Formats: sequence, structure tokens, C-alpha cells
Amino acid sequence: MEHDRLMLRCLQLARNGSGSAAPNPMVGALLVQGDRILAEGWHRTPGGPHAERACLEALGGEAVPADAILYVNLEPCAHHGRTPPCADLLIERGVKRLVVAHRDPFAQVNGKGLGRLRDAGVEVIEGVLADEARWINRRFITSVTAGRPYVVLKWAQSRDGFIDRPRAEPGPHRISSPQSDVLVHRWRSEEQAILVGSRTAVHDDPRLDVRHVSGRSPLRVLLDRGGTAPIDSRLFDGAHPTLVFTGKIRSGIIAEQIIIDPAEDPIAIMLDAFNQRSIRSILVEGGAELHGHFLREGLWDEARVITGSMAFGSGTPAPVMATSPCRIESCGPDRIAYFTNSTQQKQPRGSWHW
Ligand code: AOF
Ligand code: ZN
Repeated sequence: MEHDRLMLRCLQLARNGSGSAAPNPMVGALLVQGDRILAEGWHRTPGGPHAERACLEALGGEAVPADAILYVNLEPCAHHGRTPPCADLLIERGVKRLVVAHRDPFAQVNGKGLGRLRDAGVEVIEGVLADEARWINRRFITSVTAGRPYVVLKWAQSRDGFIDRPRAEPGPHRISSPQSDVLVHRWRSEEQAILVGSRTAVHDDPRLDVRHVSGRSPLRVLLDRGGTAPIDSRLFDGAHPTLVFTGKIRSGIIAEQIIIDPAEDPIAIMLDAFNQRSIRSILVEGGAELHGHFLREGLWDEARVITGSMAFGSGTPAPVMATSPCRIESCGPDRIAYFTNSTQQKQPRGSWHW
């Protein structure tokens, strides 16, 4: 279908905003006349032009032909945010035909943009590649509709199901291959925050930044109620912002600190704090206890499990997933299993990997 093909192009454009558009959604737009693409645009960064404006700016001063169709994966906005409403801009510029994938669940828009356009006589088709478009904006949609960030759990396990071997034992503790490490850094660049528990900070001393690919490093977050992470941990090196949820404020560390009451559920408090900061997604990198917590409470959306080629024989058992993966990939010598929480956003059928 012609509409599908052109909406797919929109989604490709939208994906250019991966890692930079958040907390805004990823949106692409293109103006098409017959078989000619007249202009394209996408939303790069909050405060910058929305996709529709970027597309019409790319067209320059030229008039929009009456038979041209504007494709955009998200309903044009109706509100004055950091930028004026796109619906008004489309009407002013004389767009007569519009194809969108789905409505914007953001309360100030949610149907109002399409309503305004239809009232102005614009012919609107909605629902084109809606599942695919919702999938690429699953972080934004989950955050806006559920009031919590999209949660991606990630861990690496040995062939025999351990995420860690006894520390007293000599030998390498690394599980994933260099090939998988590059992929994990891409995953990091796609989420706004990355969370680990204190045991991971103590044992692994991770940097939690993006090094092997180009991209934005997420906010580093540490749950350390007992204040056990050493003061010279890399997480406190000031190289990137770090947020610590702690039982009591510590001096001498370069990090923002939020006190949490030991009697309260830390997961709920953290998710709420993220939500208040418009953090739409988090990558949870361990350890087993933290993953178990998210899994037990059903507060997760995806799990990505890297299985390495070596066996540990003993150690800390990896979490066991209750469902089968929706996809398994090879990455160098590793296998990666992808799980989605079926109560949440549905992944489209076929080989849709974004
Ligand atoms: C669109 N086109 O390309 C995007 C939209 O504060 P602002 O002005 O940046 O508005 C952000 C909201 O606008 C965001 O929460 C979402 O509802 C919508 N994003 N809308 O028409 C776009 N990125
Ligand atoms: Zn807009």
C-alpha cells in the first residue's frame, strides 16, 4: 500500500530523533505530491521545531500544492508548548490532506489536533502503520498513559544460567562478548536513565556511560539505601550526572541524592521520581535482586537477556522468565533473547526490530 510505504519513510525519519527527541516522542513528517516527495523533516530535540514544522520549513517559501499529502506518524499537536500548535500551522500553510499513524495520548492533544484539522476541512486518514508507530514511541506512550517510565531490563548470564560467579573464584567475570557490548551501548544511548543496585556498583564499579557508539549518555542512577558504594566509585566521578537514592545523605560524592525511607517500596519511589522529571524510559542493568523486584511487581516492559558461551558452574542465579522470548538473535558468540511484557505495548508482528 502506498500509504504504508510513505508512513514507513516517516518512521525512518522519526527514528533520527532516537536519543535526542526524548522526553518528546520521535516524529517524522513528509510532504508528497503524486510520486514526488516535496519535503521531509523530523523532530530533533525538545524546544526545536516539531516534525511538521521542520518539513514545511524544508519546503521553504513555496506554496503547499492543493493535492499534496502530509504524512506524519503522530497526530499534529493542538497546544502551545515550547512551540506553537502544528495543527494551526498546517491549516495556515494550506495542507488539505493528512495521513497519520495514531493519535497523541498527551492529554493536551489527544484528538484535539485532528479535530481542529477536520473542522478546517482537512481530509484526515488515521491508523496507517499504527502498531509500528506506537512501537517506536512505546517509551513516550507508556510514560504518558501509565505515569511511569518504560522499563527495559537487561542482564547477561552464563550458558548455565548465572549472572555472576563466586567472587573468590579466579577467572574472568565478563559474560558478554565485545560484539554484545557495542549493542548494549546502543541500548544505553536509547534510554534516558540507567539504573543499578548497590551490589552491582560495589562488585563491578561500572561507568554506565555510552562509549562504544556515538550517542547521549543517560542519567546514571544508583539505588544504594545502605550507602555501601565506595566513595571512589566511577559512578561518582562527575564524568556524567549521577542520581543516588539513598537512606542517608553522604558527603564527598559527586551526585544528586534523594533520601528514601527504608520502609517504603524503592521501586515505586524511583519510578515516581523519574516520572516527575519526564524521564520516559530506564534501562535496568542489575543486579539480580533489582531485576527480580521489577519482575515480581510486573513493572517492566522489555527484558533483553544476553547468554554468553561460558559456563560458571555456580554463582548468583539469573532471573528466570515466566514466558518465552518473542525473538532470539545471535550476536558474536552470544545469544540475545528479547521478552516483552504482554500486558504492555504490543510489539508488531514480523521482523520489526526498532
Ligand atoms: C507534533 N509533532 O514532532 C512532536 C509532537 O513542548 P513542545 O512544544 O515540544 O511539545 C511537546 C509535546 O508535543 C509532546 O509531549 C507531544 O505531545 C507533542 N509532540 N507533536 O505535532 C512533533 N514531537
Ligand atoms: Zn506539534
